[in-house]
Amino acid sequence: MIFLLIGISPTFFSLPRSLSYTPQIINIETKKMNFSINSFTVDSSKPVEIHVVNNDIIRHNILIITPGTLEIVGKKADIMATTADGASKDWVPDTPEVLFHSPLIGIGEKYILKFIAPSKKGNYPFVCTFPTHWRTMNGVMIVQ
Ligand SMILES: [Cu+2]
Repeated sequence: MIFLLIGISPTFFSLPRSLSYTPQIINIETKKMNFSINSFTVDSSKPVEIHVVNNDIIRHNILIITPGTLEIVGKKADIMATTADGASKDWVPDTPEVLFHSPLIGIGEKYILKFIAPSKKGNYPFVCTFPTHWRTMNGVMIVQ
């Protein structure tokens, strides 16, 4: 068995590595009602992991939404504040503008949001939709 492994070309081992899942990792902290970064850049159609650590004193979520829809989604989130099931939905509006989202992330907790970046290049807002937070708690994911 050992001889068999030695006999295999090095490309046999490097090939699976090149095909493996190698996400672009983005680290974001939530603190003082805001995200720690205003923007980040990812490559289109490639795997992304956003590592969110909530170091605030309240819970937050993070959504990636379609370009130019921050106000539309934000206002839908605010409306959820008046509905009975908003909290149980983690304040994530059930609307096609929402591409990817986390649940509410507890105080001191970490959540890894995994997705494949959109194939279409553009500026995709990221936002917390806990009611009222969206106005200040947002940034841009640049897909290049
Ligand atoms: Cu928030």
